Amino acid sequence: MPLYLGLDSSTQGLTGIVIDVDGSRREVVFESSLQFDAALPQYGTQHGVLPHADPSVACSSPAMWTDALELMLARVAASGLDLSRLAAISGSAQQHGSVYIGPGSADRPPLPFTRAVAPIWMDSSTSAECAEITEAVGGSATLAAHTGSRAVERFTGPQIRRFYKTEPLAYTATRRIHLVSSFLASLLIGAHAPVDPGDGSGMNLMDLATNRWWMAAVEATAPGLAAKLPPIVPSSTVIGMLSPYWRERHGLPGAAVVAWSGDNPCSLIGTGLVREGVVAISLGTSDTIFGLMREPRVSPDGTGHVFGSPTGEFMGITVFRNGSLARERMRDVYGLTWNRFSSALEENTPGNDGRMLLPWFEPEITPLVSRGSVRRFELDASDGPANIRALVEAQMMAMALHSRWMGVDVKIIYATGGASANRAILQVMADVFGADVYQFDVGNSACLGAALRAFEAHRAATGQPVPWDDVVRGLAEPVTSSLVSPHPSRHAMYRELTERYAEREASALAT
Ligand code: ADP
Ligand code: XUL
Repeated sequence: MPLYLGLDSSTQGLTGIVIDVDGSRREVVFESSLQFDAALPQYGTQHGVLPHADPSVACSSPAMWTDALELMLARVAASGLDLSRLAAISGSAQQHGSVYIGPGSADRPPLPFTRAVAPIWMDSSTSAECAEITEAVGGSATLAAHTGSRAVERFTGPQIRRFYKTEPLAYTATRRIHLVSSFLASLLIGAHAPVDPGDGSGMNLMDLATNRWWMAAVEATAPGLAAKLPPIVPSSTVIGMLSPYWRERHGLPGAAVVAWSGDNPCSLIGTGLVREGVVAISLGTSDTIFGLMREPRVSPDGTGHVFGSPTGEFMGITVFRNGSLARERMRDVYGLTWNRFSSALEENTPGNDGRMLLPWFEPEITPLVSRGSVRRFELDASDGPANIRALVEAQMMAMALHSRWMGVDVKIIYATGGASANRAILQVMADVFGADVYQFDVGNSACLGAALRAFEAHRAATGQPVPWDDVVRGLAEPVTSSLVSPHPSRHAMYRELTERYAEREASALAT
């Protein structure tokens, strides 16, 4: 029976998952992850990011991602699986990051870079460029109505504009600008790959209504940009075959390669969210809350985004930068393990007796905070358990507050990402939202979603289409017995506390 490989190039590492599909049965038969810092120390990344003196700058290394792909495909080749059954491969990647390629061969790694580094989603250095693009297209509302988002610092368009302004010669020498997703897909097919609407909508350049580049934004971003952008194809497109390079190097078969997408659109599939009404919260390097949308409803206050969904519809999403790395920092400050972190979290009563913090260790995306600084209210920094409780409560209240624009009455939450293993955190989530929270067997929903997308597209391309409900059945379903239920009285308390949190957030932003 056919095998499908999904790859996920996230901020901190690369994962591969192979699923075996036999009629209605789907099974994960291979799963492997590597962390960039540990597996490829020669690049000197910390949590997958190159150190930089300016906290608003965040770049990573496309050469490191290339090496990671080699390592992962070598593991797949050595897995003992019958790879003659490998039918298709797709991928997921951290969104918004950009890779700059010059003239020359695209048929085998390494590709000729015109910029050694790739700015990634944690970068917030492009406020001036956001303002320039906004003005040139006629304002934030116009830009959001077309592209799904106001101008956003980490989005690819403002990042491209900054590169054009700071390194005009290298910009001119660039022939193709890829997203992380289309870059890695290019390495697999040995030719420049297209982007899909799921990841293309994270650029401030794509018209959501037509899935084409919106020329007003393209022209406002940088001269000559239209010729440097990849084409946009539907997410379910077979974009080529695994190139001879991979066959020669690792003995892999000539499997079909399906367009890659962003990690959040892939997670939508990997958590089975192919219908409106349920939301997922991913507690990964970034914390995100998202759900499928049949019609694009843009966030009026500019905090959320509308992206394309791999199903051909839309998804609403709000993104927080101070996610797992903030929790890790708190854990490390008090010298705890994750188990002790959970016990500390449970030590104080819900609501923390009014002790609160605003969790901005690093610059924040939602709400926009340009310089990291944690603000404490009636909270002593030396009190570990109270600070841990304040952090997790703040993260969940911020998520509840800044997802209201999606217009979903949240009654069920599917939790995914590395920290979704932590049930003490999920209890706070359930209580703040007043929602039932479920976990998944496969923690990396983005990678699973990529494998399922490979399956769906390959079946469609071979004339045996499978409806999305059936694609996700079995694997991308929550574990019923994992339910974390909300306590009604706690939820009532958190509703009030969330209003207090909103006031404190607003007054902090005003100063
Ligand atoms: P990415 O978004 O890069 O794919 P993951 O979804 O793999 O990240 O999540 C990785 C993060 O999960 C780590 O940075 C770590 O902080 C967090 N994590 C792992 N286990 C736990 C746990 N038991 N409790 C809380 N956080 C955890
Ligand atoms: C989404 C975002 C992050 C990255 C990294 O807008 O910035 O979630 O995709 O995971």
